[in-house]
Amino acid sequence: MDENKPMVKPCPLTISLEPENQETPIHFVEDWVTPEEFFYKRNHFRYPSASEAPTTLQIDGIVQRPLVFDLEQLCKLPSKTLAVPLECAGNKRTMYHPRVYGVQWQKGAISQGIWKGVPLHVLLERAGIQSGAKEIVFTGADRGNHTAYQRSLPVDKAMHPDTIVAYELNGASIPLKHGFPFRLIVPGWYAMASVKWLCRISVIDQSFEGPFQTTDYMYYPHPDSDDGKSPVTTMKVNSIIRQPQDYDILARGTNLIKGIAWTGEGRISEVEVSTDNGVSWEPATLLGDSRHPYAWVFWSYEWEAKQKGEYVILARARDSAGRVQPMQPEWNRKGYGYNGVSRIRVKVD
Ligand SMILES: Nc1nc2c(c(=O)[nH]1)N[C@H]1C(S)=C(S)[C@@H](COP(=O)(O)O)O[C@H]1N2
Ligand SMILES: [Mo]
Repeated sequence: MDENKPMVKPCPLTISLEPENQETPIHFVEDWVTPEEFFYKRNHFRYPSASEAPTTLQIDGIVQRPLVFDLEQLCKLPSKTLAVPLECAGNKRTMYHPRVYGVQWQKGAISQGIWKGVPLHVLLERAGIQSGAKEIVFTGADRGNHTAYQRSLPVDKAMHPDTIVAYELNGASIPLKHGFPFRLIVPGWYAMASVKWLCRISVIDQSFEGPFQTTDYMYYPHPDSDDGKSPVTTMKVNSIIRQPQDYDILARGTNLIKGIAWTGEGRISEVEVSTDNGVSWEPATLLGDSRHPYAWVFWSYEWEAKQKGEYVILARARDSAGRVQPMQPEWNRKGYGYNGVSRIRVKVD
């Protein structure tokens, strides 16, 4: 037996099989870049087969020059490489009270990758957006229930220098399950915006009204009316306690509390930990990398657990946009954007 090969490793968590929805075993995958085998998967339809994956990317709508690119042509254009966490808007949905319907994600609908691609504005400038353009619609090649997966972005977010049409993940072609050969990557937004198997980009002069834009991925604050609805866009400031885990039994003495924190606006500026259910808070040590503004940061806190007993441990992240994880997250009917203060209970024996 190869002595260098680890004997044990985590495995992804299946949430549904058809379509395939799978969590990253987030408590055990400690890598800064999530290995492909552990990258979470979120699909609305069955996967396109290898022969159904797009071979070209079309740009049309109200543009001066409709264009078509293949992979070789895209690879020759200016590129950008970005470390970006993708988080499903439904991540942590199971933590809402009252419970809500939908894919029952725990804490692992988040993964991080290094995405390389062409800034979308480069493509749109070549096509020449015409005046009156309001939104850009992105179409994926997967289909079901007679619809494709389509999402739109407002023009300013589409033109942001870090919004890219990616063709590489972690230095290799994008895996088929994650959008081969082209995928939109929208840093800072929940991952429903990052359309996989991208085959068409259309410039339109109206608001896009597709089901994944106006029915799903909307916050509905009320249980039985649509009053006050608003679109799901940027990721909220958020964190996970990776270790210890909920209901662990710990030994007295020094225990390391650690996790990750991320945000869709600005950067993580602070993570605080409470070991007394929020009575007092201490700053955690942050380990980030200033070259990667979107990436998650690791945080840790050394806890001297002196006395036997039960403890509620909290962690709350703050970002440079002045946002902080709330004690009470904003409940919404479809269960998006859960970012309540991270909380576990442990027993010290
Ligand atoms: N074409 C297409 N793109 C898509 C989706 C999809 O079902 N089809 N799901 C979206 C959602 S809701 C999420 S959370 C991410 C999941 O990306 P992953 O499976 O690579 O983790 O892709 C987004 N892009
Ligand atoms: Mo998602």
